[in-house]
Amino acid sequence: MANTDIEARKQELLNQGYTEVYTKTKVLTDAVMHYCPGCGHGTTHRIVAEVIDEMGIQDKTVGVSPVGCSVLAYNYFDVDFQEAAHGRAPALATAIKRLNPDTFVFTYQGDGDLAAIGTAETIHACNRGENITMIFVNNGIYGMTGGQMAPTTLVGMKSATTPYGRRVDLNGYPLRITELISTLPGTYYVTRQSVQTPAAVRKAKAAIRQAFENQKLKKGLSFVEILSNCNSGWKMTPVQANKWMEDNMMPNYPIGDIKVDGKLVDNVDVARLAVDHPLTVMQ
Ligand SMILES: Cc1ncc(C[n+]2csc(CCOP(=O)(O)OP(=O)(O)O)c2C)c(N)n1
Ligand code: SF4
Ligand SMILES: [Mg+2]
Repeated sequence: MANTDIEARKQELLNQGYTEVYTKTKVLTDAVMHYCPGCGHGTTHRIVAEVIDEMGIQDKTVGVSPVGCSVLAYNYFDVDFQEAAHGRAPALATAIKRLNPDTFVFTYQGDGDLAAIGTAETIHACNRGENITMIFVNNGIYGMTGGQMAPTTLVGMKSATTPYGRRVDLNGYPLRITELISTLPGTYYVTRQSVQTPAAVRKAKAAIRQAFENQKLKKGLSFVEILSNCNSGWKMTPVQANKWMEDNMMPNYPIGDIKVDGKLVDNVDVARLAVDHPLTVMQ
């Protein structure tokens, strides 16, 4: 539906006595998103935009978009934006923040972008403790380029380049980069959230808000991983993909805070997470 049609339909319903209870935040543009229906990128965009809106920082925020399915993020957020080369968002965000310390700077990256080609930039920005917010959308695959294996692809998970499932002897172990960077002294807040249910979305939004509040207080680097589905790449319906994510991604990538206020959370055993990789079998 074109935006003008949506507005007309909305007006029609209001004229019939309906009340508007859920509106689009002004920090998202009217551009129609290209994401596949049910993809977590759209939901994640929305909650990042809502946080920016609620904090009243729209005119002070600069986003850095990646290469991946969210390459066009600059077209969807109504804030200043820079496009980074593949994987280089944390380096670009570092420069933007250092040159403009009063701005709020956030990166938005997928797992191929952040945890494969951009591993060095990610680790060093985290280790330097740059005062930025990093949003990391982990769907376990290279969504944009056709579903190839990413560092985050699970053991046994099928992808375009692991058609019989990821094998540790051939492809190595999945990379839990979020646990890894939580051990670096420069990270102040590290958390893993998801966006497949309304309750999960609310928690993810609170985490993103925390990450921006930390930046306001100049606390250093806040890192929010969002577990997400790539229903097209996984060759599932959105409903199947969300269920599969809960059954398979979550045991391998547990949801919750890993580091808060610069300290590892007590009951999170980062060392165990480094070695324990439950097998996944694609349905
Ligand atoms: C220098 C460079 N190398 C490789 C590519 C090809 N490429 C584009 S997107 C992408 C991976 C994207 O995967 P991810 O970051 O997980 O994002 P998703 O699409 O899953 O959200 C790759 C390898 C590129 N554009 N530039
Ligand atoms: S290919 Fe995957 S990550 Fe990309 S928009 Fe579609 S569902 Fe989302
Ligand atoms: Mg991905």
